[in-house]
Amino acid sequence: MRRNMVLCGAIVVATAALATRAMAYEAVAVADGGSISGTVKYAGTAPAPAKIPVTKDPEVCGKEGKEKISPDLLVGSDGGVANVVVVVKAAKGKKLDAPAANPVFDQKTCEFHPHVLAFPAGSTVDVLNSDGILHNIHTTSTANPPINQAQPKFKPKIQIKIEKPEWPIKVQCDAHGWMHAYWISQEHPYYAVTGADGSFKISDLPPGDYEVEVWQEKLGKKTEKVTVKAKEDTKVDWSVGKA
Ligand SMILES: [Cu+2]
Repeated sequence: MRRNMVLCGAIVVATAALATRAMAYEAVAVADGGSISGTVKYAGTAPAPAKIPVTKDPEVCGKEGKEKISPDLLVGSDGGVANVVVVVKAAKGKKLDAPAANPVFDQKTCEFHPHVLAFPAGSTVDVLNSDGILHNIHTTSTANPPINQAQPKFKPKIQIKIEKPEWPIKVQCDAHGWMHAYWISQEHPYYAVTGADGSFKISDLPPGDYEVEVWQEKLGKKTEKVTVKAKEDTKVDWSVGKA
């Protein structure tokens, strides 16, 4: 009986390992890649941006009682939504290269910049403290070890390595309750974060049919479908929100 249980356990572990391997991204040469480009817009009339009252460290964060604009939903004048994460569910394609320079994540006027930071898994994030006051980096990651690291004023830079793909990883500062941001750690190069006008582009995809995940922190995640043709750009016009 005991032997059977051990054997059973071994089979479960072996099956899980096999499943993980089957899902792993495969790097191949892409000679005739196509691209996806377009805009993510807000469906319907965008709400006015939320405001955050400054309640601490006014000499750095902004005058006491003065409000900051919340970064959790930023819609441009033509409806484009900023900081939307777009990830192609690609099983194979270009090799994931390490970034030429470490991704930079700054704390400035008690805000995280950028609000959404995407990078290849295995990157080391340079976390800066331009404010010269106490902040801290507190993540609730699950695939990677959670981080809770104070960054006092005498530490202008700390480095945090994110080994595994995981997204979104929420980052908060416990010293300033309104400070939050997201890190997006990816296993392949086919991802983007929309700019202030909601635009994005993802290049060098092997031709084929894809599902694409589109995520906005307040509006949630949805899946779009797209066909990529060899050496062509597929234009898309996606929306997030009510519709
Ligand atoms: Cu802070």
